[in-house]
Amino acid sequence: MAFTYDDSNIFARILRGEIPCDKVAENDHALAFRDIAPKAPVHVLVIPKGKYVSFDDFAANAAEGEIAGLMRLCAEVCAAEGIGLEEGQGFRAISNAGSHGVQEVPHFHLHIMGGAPMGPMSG
Ligand code: DGP
Repeated sequence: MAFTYDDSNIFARILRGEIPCDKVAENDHALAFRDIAPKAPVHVLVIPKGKYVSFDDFAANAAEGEIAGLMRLCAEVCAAEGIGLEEGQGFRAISNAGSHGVQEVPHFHLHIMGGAPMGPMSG
């Protein structure tokens, strides 16, 4: 499947340092920063440094090191923010993909949300 990446998207601009972000953590493969419009007391976006449009693009095409790097950064964020199961009461990890998923920014990202009960997924 062909995925077409748009270099002008807002997260690409954050990665290039063209616009600022409230950075939480970083490693060789991924960057974590606070969502500009938080939907929970903790709302962090974790994005790969590589150019992937969506969850399915990343899952299909990223190198194993990139996938591991992003997932490990998620764990680091959960621990640092006190929402992981070893430190806190849990969190929600979501990726919106495409129009049905209501994805606004076409650079793959995981929303890590916690700090309060998230409520049911339905509704
Ligand atoms: P979505 O693509 O629908 O999964 O959501 C994109 C999220 O990105 C949304 O929660 C708001 C956030 N966002 C959009 N623009 C910026 C920005 O310039 N900076 C930050 N930190 N977050 C942004």
